[in-house]
Amino acid sequence: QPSENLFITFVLGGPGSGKGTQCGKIVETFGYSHISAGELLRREIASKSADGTMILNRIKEGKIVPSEVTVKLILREMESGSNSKFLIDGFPRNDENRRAFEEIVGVEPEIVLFFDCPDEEMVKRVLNRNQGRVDDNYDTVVKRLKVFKKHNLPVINYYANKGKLHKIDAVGTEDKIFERVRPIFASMRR
Ligand code: UP5
Ligand code: MG
Repeated sequence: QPSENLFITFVLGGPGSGKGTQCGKIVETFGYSHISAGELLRREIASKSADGTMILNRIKEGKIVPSEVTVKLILREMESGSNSKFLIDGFPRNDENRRAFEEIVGVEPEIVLFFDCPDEEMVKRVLNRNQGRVDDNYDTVVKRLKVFKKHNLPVINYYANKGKLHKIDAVGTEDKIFERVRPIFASMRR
């Protein structure tokens, strides 16, 4: 599988910033495959795999799961279909994640999206979601925000310095936000 043919977008932003919601719209309009790292990890917990308990304990605390686990799941998902255009949602969360992906998958992203949203808005959205996620409670969302600032913002800065970052104001209606996202992909000839 020639890695030169891959076209990768990383979708980053704090908890509840709207990554998953906007990925759905990008998929509908531009034919990407959506891979949510968090969703893959939650599926591992549900399937009672060997790593499930460790993953659950990390997620409950808002902590980052070790790269080897997450990258393996992402790679397996990428290889399961024939699409070469991927939106990777909620990953990489730290520098170790980023390096592991580059090393194992052998490519860098073409595009990095950053959904920029105020803390109060993110907390409100997460607490209103009501889909039974073990990490959607006040104490855990505060931890997720701290981890995001300490570990994920440096990755976002790394891509800003590489000229790959597209920072999007994530406040407004879902459709309004997609109007900010659309031109980024519309101008790509892939
Ligand atoms: N909503 C969406 N857009 C809105 C808008 N414009 N206005 C008002 N409401 C809006 O949206 C969140 C909620 O807000 C929804 O109810 C939505 O309807 C509404 P969503 O699109 O789900 O936001 P998203 O950014 O995807 O929020 P999510 O909670 O999924 O983000 P996290 O980054 O916290 O969660 P993720 O699933 O990526 O990770 C969970 C945990 O897994 C991490 O904390 C970590 O412990 C672990 N993890 C790793 O260890 N490694 C990884 O690589 C990935 C995850
Ligand atoms: Mg999500």
